[in-house]
Amino acid sequence: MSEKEEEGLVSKDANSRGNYDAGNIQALEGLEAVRKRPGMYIGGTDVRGLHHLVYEVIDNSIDEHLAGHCNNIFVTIHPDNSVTVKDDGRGIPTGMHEKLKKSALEVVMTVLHAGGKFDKDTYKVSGGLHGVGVSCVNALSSHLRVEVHREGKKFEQEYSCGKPLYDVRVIGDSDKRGTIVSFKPDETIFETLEYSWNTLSVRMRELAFLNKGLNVTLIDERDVEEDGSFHTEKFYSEGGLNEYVEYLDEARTKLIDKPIHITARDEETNVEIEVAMSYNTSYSENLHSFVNNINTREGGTHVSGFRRAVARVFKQYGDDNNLFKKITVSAEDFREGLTAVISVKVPEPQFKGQTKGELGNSEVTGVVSRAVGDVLKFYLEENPHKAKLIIEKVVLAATARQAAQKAREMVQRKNVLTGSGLPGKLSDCSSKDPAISEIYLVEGDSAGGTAKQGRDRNFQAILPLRGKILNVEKALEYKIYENEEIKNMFTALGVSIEEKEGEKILNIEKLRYHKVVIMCDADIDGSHIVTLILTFFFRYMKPLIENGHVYIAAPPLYRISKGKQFRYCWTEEERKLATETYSGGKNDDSVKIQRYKGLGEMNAEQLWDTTMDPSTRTLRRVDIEDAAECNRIFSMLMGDEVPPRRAFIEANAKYAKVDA
Ligand code: 0RA
Repeated sequence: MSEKEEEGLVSKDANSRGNYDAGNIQALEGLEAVRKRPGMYIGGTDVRGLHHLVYEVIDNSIDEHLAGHCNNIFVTIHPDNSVTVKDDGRGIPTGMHEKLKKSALEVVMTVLHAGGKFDKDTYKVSGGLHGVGVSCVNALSSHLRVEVHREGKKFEQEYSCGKPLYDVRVIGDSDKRGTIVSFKPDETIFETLEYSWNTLSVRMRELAFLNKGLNVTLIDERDVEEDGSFHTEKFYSEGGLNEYVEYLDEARTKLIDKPIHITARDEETNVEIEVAMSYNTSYSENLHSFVNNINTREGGTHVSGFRRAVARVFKQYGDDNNLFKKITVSAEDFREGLTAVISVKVPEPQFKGQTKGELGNSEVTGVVSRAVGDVLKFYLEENPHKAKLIIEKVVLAATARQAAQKAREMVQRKNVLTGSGLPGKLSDCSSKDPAISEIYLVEGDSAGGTAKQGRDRNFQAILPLRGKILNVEKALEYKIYENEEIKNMFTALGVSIEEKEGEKILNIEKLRYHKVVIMCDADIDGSHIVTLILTFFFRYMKPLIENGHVYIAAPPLYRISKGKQFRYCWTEEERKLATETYSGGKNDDSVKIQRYKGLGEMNAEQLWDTTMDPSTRTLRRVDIEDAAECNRIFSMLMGDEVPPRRAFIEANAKYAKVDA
């Protein structure tokens, strides 16, 4: 017996017309298992797991879209952090389940793996985090209500922790079709219940691009606009992946006018491939990959296949047309300035890696490599002018890479030669234990001086950075290593870039501080500098962010005082409250409001009390929740194209997306 049959995943009695009815849905396993070991089903009970509940319900709606039956999905976050997903698909079947003698709707909602859709035309996801079925969401919700519009009627059922509160009942007539699922995640299971607008909107946007023609609306009832309406965003893409690439490259200068679009289907493996790719004048690669609509952040065999094809076809073309002359190009040179979205549909995907974000199916590499290679070869032959532009860029990349390698070796060799090699501007801490040591990267020499006086020198080091950090999005890599501030950061932190098999990796084994804290003024200029420093970390020291070593300090905005009493405030609300408390609601001249425009206005003691003392300070940990959005914002703020940048800054006056 195959593993799948054992689990009962194969529906043997799916009828030949491809219709589903109550009989097709098999009963399998109780939901108690899900509540006992939620991690097995949704990856964990942290904030990611919480969001997976929403994705799980939406996956079913997307399946309806893929089957040609659903055009609209509405996702609403309610004030109590419960969520409603509404679609206009066929509606979950409500007829009697022959064997179980209950409504199919109840079976779908209460029996594990009873999605009822295990035919070969839909892509089910095994081993991944989605595709576990809406019954898992039910099991992990303290309350869930489902409403189905189907066959002229409106049905409903409610559950508590997955257990029905009553039989499926008809509550009226309906001339519509669709499913509405509202659920409240169980607070005894999840570590946090707070949904993130940003996380959900990034995913909804992704889904709209991946499923062209689908309308996705996200509504946040926790966020009421001035006119009384709820904060809402609509996502829709007519052009699909091509539009996705254009969106990602909005702020960059294009090398070719339209993305290259590739679609293919492999008969043997039933793998479907869709790729859109383009080149721009920047120096970074921007690649997003999906398997069955799931973001594979760690790449995998589909990404390897794609890269292999790109390097092979361009190399061959360049060689054949004598475009490389004397320069030796390597695979990574073809990746500079490349933006691509790779979406594959794989019948039985195997996901690997820590977060199950990497595709493991080995057969996919060759399939993708062949399909992409064929189309790309044809494209280059048909478009020699564009081919030349891209190859010229590749040659530049190869030249710059060789220069960067020399520059990097110089910097790193010098560190070794000068003994300790620590920068003169660093005020180091006494501790040599990285686990308890912190380094504050402080904007400006004067604030650096204050921080040096205020710190606890046992474990806190200070590195002042001069106002303008190099704009790394625009700079060539070798320039990075000529920049004083950047060299200082490398040497102070004790990290170095090494090359292994043509891949650059950051060695953080000798990281000297496990907390790297960026401390800037609490104003627009300060937040711009935070963005600059984070851009640099994002591009060149990503593992520091990924391993949770990077933090942003939060200096206060106000000091409210009356006589000897005082209070620091970080928000407008706190300021209002403090002012009211001290003045007793009356006009009181002795209440002083000091607005801190910069770190420089605080003395050493104040800086320690508010921003550096571990027992009272607030540090925001920088977390690349979504590298895509992060990357886009960085390039938007830093890139060449001015209009989108201006629009972005106007729309997001506050620095928001890289959050703790
Ligand atoms: C089982 C079978 C069919 C649809 C669904 C489940 C379904 C589930 C969800 C969950 C959220 N929205 C949904 N929409 C549909 C096929 C129905 C048919 O053949 O008519």
